[in-house]
Amino acid sequence: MSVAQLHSPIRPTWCPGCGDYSVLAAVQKAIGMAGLELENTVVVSGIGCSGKLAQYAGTYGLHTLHGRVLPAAQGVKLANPRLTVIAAGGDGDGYGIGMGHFVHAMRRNVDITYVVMDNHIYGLTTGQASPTSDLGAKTKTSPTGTTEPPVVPLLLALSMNCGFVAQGFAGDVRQLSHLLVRAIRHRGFSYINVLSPCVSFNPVNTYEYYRERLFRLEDVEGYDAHDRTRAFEWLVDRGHLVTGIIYEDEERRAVPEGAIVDPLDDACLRIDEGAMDALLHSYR
Ligand SMILES: Cc1ncc(C[n+]2csc(CCOP(=O)(O)OP(=O)(O)O)c2C)c(N)n1
Ligand code: SF4
Repeated sequence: MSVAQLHSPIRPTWCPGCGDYSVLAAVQKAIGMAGLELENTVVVSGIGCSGKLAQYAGTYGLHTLHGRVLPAAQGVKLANPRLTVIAAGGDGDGYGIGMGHFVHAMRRNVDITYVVMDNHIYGLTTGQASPTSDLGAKTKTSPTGTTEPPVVPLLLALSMNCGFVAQGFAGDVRQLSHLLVRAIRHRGFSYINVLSPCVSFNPVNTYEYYRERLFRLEDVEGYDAHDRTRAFEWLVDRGHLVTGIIYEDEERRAVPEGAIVDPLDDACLRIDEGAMDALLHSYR
């Protein structure tokens, strides 16, 4: 499938310059590069500016509740393992209200890709502090600066032994689309945190801010993404301001893979209309 085939009739309402445009472009590019079939590709998203991605991607999609993107996305995959499932949401969605699901999704290792558009702020609700807001960030809910240190989701993911951990930047669509292809191909739960500037409500973590600080792990000679201890060290040393594949463990056993019987095998897909009518009638 090519990017040109991915067309949504819904036009994005994101602010001009929002990093989420680049994430959308990278997701669509990656779907084409990975050779996915339109009928087998689903984007599931949470609530937030980022949560609108499912509407704009031009694939099949599901726009879920705030913080509930991962249970819904895992459910889609388990119901029909033939689908490629990409889950997307914001830092508030995934690391605040949805944090419990994030942790358990990494344990469970269902074969989906999770993309977090991390702008360190609640964008849709116009500028409250989020779990990744920098310490001291001045926001609508912290006019004199936040007092809690931010969660560091990449370190959390490493500590959960997540099988694929990466970070991208909305200012580098090319790198991000390649990371997404690798994540999609990874068998198991793959996770990419994308630094995606909110140009309306976060005046600090801008494109320039990241361009001055980020460095690419691809450029580090000898960086071994299979060495989890070194990955921890790199992240801590560099204040988490790295992009690229931070860690990958191809050996972790993905779900579903043999142990789970395909619940929607072809026989099951044939719905008994009589039984369905009776079931619906019972709810009246
Ligand atoms: C259960 C519930 N609580 C709160 C909200 C209000 N709400 C909508 S989006 C959002 C946070 C958005 O921030 P983030 O997830 O970081 O996404 P962004 O808009 O920045 O992309 C909140 C608190 C909601 N829709 N549902
Ligand atoms: S408010 Fe921020 S996150 Fe939302 S669309 Fe505008 S720039 Fe993007």
